[in-house]
Amino acid sequence: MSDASNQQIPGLKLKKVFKIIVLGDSGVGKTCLTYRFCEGQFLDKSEATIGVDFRERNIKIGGEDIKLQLWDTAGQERFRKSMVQHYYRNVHAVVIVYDVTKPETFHSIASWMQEVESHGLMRAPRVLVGNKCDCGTPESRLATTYAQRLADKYGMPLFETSALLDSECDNVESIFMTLAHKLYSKQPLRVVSVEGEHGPGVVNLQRQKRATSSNDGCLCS
Ligand SMILES: Nc1nc2c(ncn2[C@@H]2O[C@H](COP(=O)(O)OP(=O)(O)OP(=O)(O)O)[C@@H](O)[C@H]2O)c(=O)[nH]1
Ligand SMILES: [Mg+2]
Repeated sequence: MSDASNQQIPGLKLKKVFKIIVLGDSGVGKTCLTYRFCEGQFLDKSEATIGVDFRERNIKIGGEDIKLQLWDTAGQERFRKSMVQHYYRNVHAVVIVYDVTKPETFHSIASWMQEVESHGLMRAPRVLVGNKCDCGTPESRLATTYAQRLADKYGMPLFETSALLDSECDNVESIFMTLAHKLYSKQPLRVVSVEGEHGPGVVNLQRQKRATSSNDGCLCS
């Protein structure tokens, strides 16, 4: 099999695509965080996600165009149902979100990690995100040191953010850019978007030769 990233097809441009799945309890702010990253503003009227919402943003790393696909999943069990298997197909990286003002959403992280593990993604780049830092008082918010301990246990970086505050948008940016850089440094990549003269079109997901887990598109081998 030849390396897709080296293929030259006249009139077509190959672009790397990274698929990032966003998980966490309902109401923690997954939709607002992904919207902030992709649209550059706070989503005023966010409603509970049903199934999955799909957002994307083009970025550049090392002068190369990369497409980040964010899969914003429903936190409510009744809106996830049997579709979960489908969301995890070809996922490259994982974001787990909790609400710093709701300890119960932090305590759910263990079960989100179990789900991640059951889909063979424990070696994929993952980050933990404590959202809604603008809410409550420092005393009422979950302590950073406490969250950091859990993040260390799972071997993932911790980000504390607010999707609401414009002044915090750099932190939101850092979540996804950190993952993008980690994925970019993992070569070779065979996941490409083909963009021709008629604009963005086919997303061609090619199986990786070196994939070792049950997850077809995992780049963590
Ligand atoms: N104050 C504050 N509110 C936020 C923030 N992020 C989200 N919210 C609010 O929290 C509520 C839930 O946000 P969503 O982004 O819809 O939550 P979600 O995790 O996508 O929820 P599901 O789709 O049900 O899983 C909404 O009322 C948002 O306006 C934040 O950073 N600060
Ligand atoms: Mg949502």
